[in-house]
Amino acid sequence: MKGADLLVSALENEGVQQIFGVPGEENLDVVEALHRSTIKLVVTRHEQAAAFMAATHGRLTGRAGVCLATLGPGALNLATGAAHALLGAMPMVMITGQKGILRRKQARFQVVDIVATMAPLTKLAQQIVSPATIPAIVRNAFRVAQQERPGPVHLELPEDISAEMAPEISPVTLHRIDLPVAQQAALERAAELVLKAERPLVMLGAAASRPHLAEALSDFVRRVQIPFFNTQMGKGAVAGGSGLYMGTAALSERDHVHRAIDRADLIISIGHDTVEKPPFLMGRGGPTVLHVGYLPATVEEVFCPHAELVGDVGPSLALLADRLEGKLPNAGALLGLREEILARIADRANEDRYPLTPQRIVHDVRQVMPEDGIVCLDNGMYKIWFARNYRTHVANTLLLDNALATMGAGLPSAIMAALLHPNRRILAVCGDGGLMMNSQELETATRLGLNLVVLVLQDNAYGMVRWKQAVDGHEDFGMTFSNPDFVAYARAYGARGSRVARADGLAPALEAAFAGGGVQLVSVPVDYSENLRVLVDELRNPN
Ligand SMILES: Cc1ncc(C[n+]2csc(CCOP(=O)(O)OP(=O)(O)O)c2C)c(N)n1
Ligand SMILES: [Mg+2]
Repeated sequence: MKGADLLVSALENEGVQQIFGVPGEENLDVVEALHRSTIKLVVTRHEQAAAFMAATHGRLTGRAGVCLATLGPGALNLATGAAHALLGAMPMVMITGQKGILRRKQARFQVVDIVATMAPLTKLAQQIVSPATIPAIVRNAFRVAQQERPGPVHLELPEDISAEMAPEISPVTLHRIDLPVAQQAALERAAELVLKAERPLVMLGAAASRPHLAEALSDFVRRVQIPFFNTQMGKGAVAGGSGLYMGTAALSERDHVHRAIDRADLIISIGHDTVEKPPFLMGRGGPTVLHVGYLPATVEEVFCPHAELVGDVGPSLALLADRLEGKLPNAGALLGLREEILARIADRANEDRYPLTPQRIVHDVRQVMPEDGIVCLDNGMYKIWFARNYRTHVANTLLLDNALATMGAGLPSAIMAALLHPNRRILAVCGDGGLMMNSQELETATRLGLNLVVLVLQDNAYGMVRWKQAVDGHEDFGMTFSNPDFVAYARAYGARGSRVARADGLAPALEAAFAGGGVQLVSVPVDYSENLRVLVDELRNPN
């Protein structure tokens, strides 16, 4: 068997079901081995999109998604996806080709040092130099990608190693790994802090959204009855309906939720990852912060916890709750602020203005999405609105990137979500800037026969940068553009398209798109004057 066959059987051993990418001639032995395997090769129209899809697979399942690219230009196109997975802690394995390493018949044609390029963008980047090492290298790659803190791994398989004949070697067997739970002394210290707190709050950060953690988190919150807020990437980690949700910290300060944060004397920060834009700023005189995480905290200028509970988060929290349940008379001290915070956030959600306000868009999207529907955001101004205003009830039902915060990931991540969950409603929400960074994947979506709706918010501008320009007192300059006719554009891909022409037209358009099935694009004009009115003026001058 060839090196490529060993690679593919090692991938099958990992349970890989599909590989996303754009192969080149250096990958052809791998493609041939895939052809004979149980793994589906899903070609994309750009490698960046393949990496976003693989990363989203990792994010939603905890098992590394896999993408494939050729050497040089193809591999370089994976770089943004690698950074997205690294900052977002999403397990992913990237496989790229390379010219032969034993002989160089084409000299340095297309040769770039991809392993060196990937080193700072991955947890591990490695060239494979002999077929015999492939089973162990692949097993190790998946372990490294999937273990805490998860992230991307890069393997380079040169074409001569890929083609080299080797004896059949069995893949390395997998086994379950149970992580250590927090030590007793740490649990006692943590419990003491919570027991003496007068105004405690729980914060759920990015790592709280790891697959399969939702139940343990919901149990913890239910048992201790301390109100909670979340970071953008911690959204949805606790099942809804608890009555303890205080809001999402989409801004770093002065948002309505900060009324509670600023009054808290203890924040139990579960799974906060400082790759996120800070949910609040730690400084002198602020609350005591207890970090609960799989790994010790990362200390930053704006985040330096006073105590830590390190270990497998679910079981460690259960042990902490054993020490707290029924003993916290102050648990609900900040709960009185909840109603007003949520009411202010919901302000103007039904406004009849056309073009639509962001609040109305979020509200109408929530109406047509069932609890388990998944909204995948690209990056733009609307991300802040969705983070603040969109209420989630199920873990990982609002996928956004508050880490690399790259444009272009919305549609590819929705494609992955639709592949994994064909029976749930999947909606990509993109700006007119971000959609056009990977809109070619509309073809991938239609080719795969997915049910998927893409909502494009049209302001004919890089709205978020335009907003920052205004906030910083610069003149409105240079951020506008014109767009294709999005409805015609969708049709050109074999998708269906519609345009929202009145304020109350969005919810019915989305409903019709989901009911119609297939790939559907809905274009809606957005009125971003609310960005300044709410996110600057109202929050600066609260009444
Ligand atoms: C790949 C990439 N390029 C640039 C940026 C900087 N950036 C952040 S938001 C934004 C504008 C997004 O425009 P659009 O997608 O139209 O969304 P809008 O803010 O207009 O709703 C830009 C350029 C980025 N985050 N990612
Ligand atoms: Mg825009």
